Amino acid sequence: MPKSKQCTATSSLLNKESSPYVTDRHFIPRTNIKEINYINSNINIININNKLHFSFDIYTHNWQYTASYCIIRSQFQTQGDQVAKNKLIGDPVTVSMYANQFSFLARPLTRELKADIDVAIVGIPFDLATTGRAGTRLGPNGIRQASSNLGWEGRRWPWDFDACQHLQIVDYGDLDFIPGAPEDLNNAIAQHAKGILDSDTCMISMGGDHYVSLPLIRAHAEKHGKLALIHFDAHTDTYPNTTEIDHGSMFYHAPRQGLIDPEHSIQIGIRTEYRPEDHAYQVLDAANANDMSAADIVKAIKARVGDMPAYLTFDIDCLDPAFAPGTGTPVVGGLSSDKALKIIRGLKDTNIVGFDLVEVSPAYDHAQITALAGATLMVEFLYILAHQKRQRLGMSDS
Ligand SMILES: [Mn+2]
Repeated sequence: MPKSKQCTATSSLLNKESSPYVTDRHFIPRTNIKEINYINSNINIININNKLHFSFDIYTHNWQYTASYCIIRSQFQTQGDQVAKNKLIGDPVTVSMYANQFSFLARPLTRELKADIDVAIVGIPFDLATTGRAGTRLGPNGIRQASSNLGWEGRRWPWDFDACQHLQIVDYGDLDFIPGAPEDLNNAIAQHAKGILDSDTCMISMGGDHYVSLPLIRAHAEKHGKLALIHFDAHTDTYPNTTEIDHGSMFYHAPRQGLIDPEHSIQIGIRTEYRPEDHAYQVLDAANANDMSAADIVKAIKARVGDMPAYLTFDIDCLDPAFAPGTGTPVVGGLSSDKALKIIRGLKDTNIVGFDLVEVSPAYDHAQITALAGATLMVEFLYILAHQKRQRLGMSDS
């Protein structure tokens, strides 16, 4: 391939389906750098034990591959300090497991949705629809903080690729709205979600109490049509309460508003009472789900959802309080985080068009147990999207 063609190649190697692509990382001696014609601008840098590890796509005269390069931080100090100074927030070069943790997985904190952005992480710090203990307005920040424990891994175990190398992810920050006017949340979500989804960016939203899912589902249904719902929760949230803005009523209203098809929807982990007459969803209650294997649960979900575009909502109280104590309305007898993660991974080929993770309440959390569970589940959502993008590009998991 002539050099000029290499240099005009698309900025992401992954967009070039025909490119020879080597997933192994190669150590490139410093002396060989002069042989490199072009380095992709998408450089991932992490700091492990004071060594900076670089991973980038390299184009030479007749070869392209992904390389990683590692030098002692002091050798890179001048340039590294300059980058850190210019991009304090959300630049992987500054990734520490504790310093400057302002965004999810240290992704760029921005609302500029350029064409190549695949995923926007959106915080919705709303807890005015809570019936029990309030506090989920601090959920997004709690999850961001906990995600600092997850950012150092290149490939999230047990996946065999690094989602951040395949997806352009931004942290969109938190939506804001008038604190004393809960209906203003609907406006904020409608406005921002439309902008994000219209730019073909997938939303992974973090609550906030579970009410936020109703306007989110409305926005997703506007784009994708009627949705199947995959709902993890201790509660069905199908209570016909007096106001729509109630974190126990979203899935009473959603089918009545034509947003979801309960005949293709399923609830997993339920262990509180509900009125079957208000309810047409399939329920895998917590007792059954705890007796079933994760693989059998995945089978049941897939059979119910079929090929419909699906929205996945995960109320952290689906997990047992042993795994997620920091939530407003905990119920014992729930799923383990291990089982939930296995189920989510099992859905990697399901057509999920939107995700949310809700009800993390840091004031009731201990040692970030709940926030870490929430952040980890969200990372699995990212891996589903990365896996699907790789499939579209003809790359397979090994
Ligand atoms: Mn719940």
